[in-house]
Amino acid sequence: GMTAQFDTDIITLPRFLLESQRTQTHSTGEFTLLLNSLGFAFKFISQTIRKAELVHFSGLAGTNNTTGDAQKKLDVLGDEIFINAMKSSGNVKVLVSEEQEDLIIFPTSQGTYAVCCDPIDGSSNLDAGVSVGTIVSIFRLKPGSTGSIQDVLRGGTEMVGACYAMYGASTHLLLTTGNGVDGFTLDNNIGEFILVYPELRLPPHNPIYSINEGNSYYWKEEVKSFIEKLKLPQANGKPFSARYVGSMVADMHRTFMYGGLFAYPGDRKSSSGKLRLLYEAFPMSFLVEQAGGIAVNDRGERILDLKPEHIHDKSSIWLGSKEDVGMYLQHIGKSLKK
Ligand code: P6P
Repeated sequence: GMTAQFDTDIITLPRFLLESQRTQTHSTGEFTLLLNSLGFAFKFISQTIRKAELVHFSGLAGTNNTTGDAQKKLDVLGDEIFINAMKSSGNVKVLVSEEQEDLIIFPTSQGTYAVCCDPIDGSSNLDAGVSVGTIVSIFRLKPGSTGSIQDVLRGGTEMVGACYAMYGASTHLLLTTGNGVDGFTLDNNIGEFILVYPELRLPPHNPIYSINEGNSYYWKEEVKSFIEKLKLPQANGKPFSARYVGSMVADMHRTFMYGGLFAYPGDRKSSSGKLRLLYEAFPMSFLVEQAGGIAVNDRGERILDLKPEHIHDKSSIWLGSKEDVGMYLQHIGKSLKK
C-alpha cells in the first residue's frame, strides 16, 4: 500500500487563493485579500480559545448579547478579534455579527464586500471543551452602494462566498466561492491552513440524523413522524444512528465528513426554529449545496432562495446528504425544485 509520504509541495490557503484568483480573468485581488484576512481571524480566534482556559477566560462575561444569550468572555473576545480583522482588511464595508444588535459600517473603508458572521458559534459548549466554530457568509456590495443594510438583506443565491472554521482537536476550515468546497487543516507549527480535502463532496447517504430530541414535545406532527420513521429498521435492516453535539459547526463538520442529515426545525415555541439565516443557515447551506447536498426549511423551500427581512432573522433548516434530506422532502410530499 501507499507508504506515508512526506509532502514537500503543500498547498497553503494563500497559495490556494492565489492559484484560484489566477483562474478569474477580471479579478482585482480584493476577494483574495478578504479571504486571507478571514484565515488570519480564524487562526487568531483558534489560538485565543486554546489559551483561554489557561488565562481564566472561560466562563461568563456577565453581559448578554442582543438576543439575550448570556455572553461568554470568549464570545466578546472572538467578536472583537473578528471585527478588527475585517476592519483592518480594508476590503469589508459592511459587517453583521451575531454579537452586534446593529449592522456595522466601516466609515473610512473603501471595501466592496459585506460579511455576516457568528464569531463563536456553539459557545455555550465552550466550558465543556466541545468543538465550537466561526461561520461566515460573504456578499459583494450592491452596484453603486456605499454600504447599507440593503447590502445584507439579500437572497441566499447572492452570496459570493461562505466558510466555517471549526476549533476542534485540529482547526479545520471549509470554504466555497461557488466552485465546489475545499477543506483545510491548520498546521500550528507553520501557522498556515493546509489543503487536505480538495473538491470535498458530501456522501449521498449515511444513516445518521442530528437533531435535538429534547424539543420533540413541541415539534409539528410531520417532524415527529419523520424522526420516528428514521428509528425503524431501514432497507438495510438497521435504524438511523443519532448524533447531536449541540454546536452547529461540530454537527455540520461531521455531516461533511460522514454524511447524514442535520435539522433544527421550527416548533410551537419558535416557528422559525433557532438558527439564524444570514450567518448560520445561509453559509452552511451554500457549502452543503456546493458539496452536492440539499438545504431546505420545514416547508421544503430551498434555504438559498429565502431572503431575510431583518439581519438576525431565523429559519428552520434541514440540510445534509441528498438522499437523507430527500427522505424528509418525500415525507412532507415535496420534491426539491432546483
Ligand atoms: P440547542 C449553539 O448555541 C447553536 O446556536 C448552534 O451552534 C447549535 O446547533 C444550536 O444552537 C443548538 O441549540 O437548542 O439544541 O441547544
